[in-house]
Amino acid sequence: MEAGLNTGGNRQLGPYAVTVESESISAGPAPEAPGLVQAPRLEPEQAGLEALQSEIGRLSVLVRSLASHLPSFSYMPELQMAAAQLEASGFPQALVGEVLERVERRLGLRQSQDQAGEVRVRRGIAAELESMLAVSPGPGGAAGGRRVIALVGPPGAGKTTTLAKLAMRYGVSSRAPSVILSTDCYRVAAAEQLRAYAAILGLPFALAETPGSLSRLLVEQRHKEVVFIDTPGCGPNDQDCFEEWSRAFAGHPEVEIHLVLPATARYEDLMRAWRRWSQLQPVKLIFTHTDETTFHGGWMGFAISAGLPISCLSFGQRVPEDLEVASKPLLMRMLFGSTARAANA
Ligand SMILES: Nc1nc2c(ncn2[C@@H]2O[C@H](COP(=O)(O)OP(=O)(O)O)[C@@H](O)[C@H]2O)c(=O)[nH]1
Ligand SMILES: [Mg+2]
Repeated sequence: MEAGLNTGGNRQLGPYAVTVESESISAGPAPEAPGLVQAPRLEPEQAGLEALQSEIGRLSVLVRSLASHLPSFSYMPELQMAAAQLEASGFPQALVGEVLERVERRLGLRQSQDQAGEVRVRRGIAAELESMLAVSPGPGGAAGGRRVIALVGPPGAGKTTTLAKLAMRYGVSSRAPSVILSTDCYRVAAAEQLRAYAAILGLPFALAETPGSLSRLLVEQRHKEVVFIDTPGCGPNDQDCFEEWSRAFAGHPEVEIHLVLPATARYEDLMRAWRRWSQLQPVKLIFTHTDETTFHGGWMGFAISAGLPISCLSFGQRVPEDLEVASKPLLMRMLFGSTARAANA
C-alpha cells in the first residue's frame, strides 16, 4: 500500500515526492503532474529530510561500531551500555560476556527486547561482580593462630612498603611477639629500607642471605607469633629466581604467601605475571598503587580470573596509613565511583 506523508497520498514537494511505503521512507524525483501548476519549492522541508537521512546514516555507523566492541549484540540496550562501561574500566571482554549472561539469568531476561531499566541492570551487575570477587580480609586465617606472611611480586610493586604497613597493623598494634625477615639480599638498599622500618616500628629484624637460609631463620623464629617475610622481585625472564623461591617456600606450608601486584597494570599484563608468580602458590592478592588509577576493572577482573581472594589494598606511600583491608563494599565503591581513599572516606 502506498500512503502519502500526512495526507494519505503522494505529496508534491517541488522536484521531489515523498512516499511512505509500509515502514520505509523513500525520496526521489517527483513524476510530472499534467494539468497541475508546479508547486512552489519547499526547500526547508527538503533540507530537513536530507539532514534526517544523514543523521540516520551517522547513527547506524555509530551503532555498528559500538556493537562490534561488545561481546554480543543480542543484549538489551541497558546491558550493552553497562558492558561498554565495564570494558572501558579495564575488564576483559570474555569476563564482561560472562557477567552479562549471569545478569540476564538473575533478572530473568531472555530476549534483547525484554525491559529491565537502568537501575535494575546496574544493581544486577554489582551483585554478580560481588559474588564473583573473593575477599579474605588481611593476613592470617584462624583468629589467634600463628601468622607467617610472605609478600612476593614483581620489583617495584610495593612489597616492602606494604610489609611495613602490615607489620604496624598486625605486629605492633596487636602487641604479639613479631619479627620482620628480609630476604632481599640482591640490593643492599632494599634490606636497609626494611631494617629502618623495623627500627621505627620497634620490631626485631633479620636478613636471610639466600632463599635457602630462609628455612634456618624460620626455625630460629618459630616462637614468634607473627612473622613478616619480605622478598626481592624476580624479573619476568628470571625463571631460576622463581624456581629458587618456590623451593624455599615448598618446605614451609605455614607460610601464607600474598602476591603483591600494581593496580595500574592492565589485565593482560597481570595475567602474564600470574603465569610466573603462580609457581609460588600464593593464596591471597594485595593490590598496590590503587591511588594512581581510576580504572579498576583490569585488576578486579584479574582477581576473578586468578580465583584468589583479595586481602588488602594499598592506596599511597604513607606507612602505615595508606592500607585498607579488602571488603566487597569497598571494592564496589571503587568500581562504581571512586578511588580506595575516597571510597573509604
Ligand atoms: N602511589 C603509591 N606508591 C606506592 C604504593 N605502594 C608503594 N609505593 C611506592 O612505590 C615504590 C616502590 O615500593 P617498594 O615497597 O620499594 O616496592 P618493592 O620493590 O615491591 O618492595 C616506593 O616509592 C613506594 O613508596 C601505593 O600504594 N601507592
Ligand atoms: Mg622491596
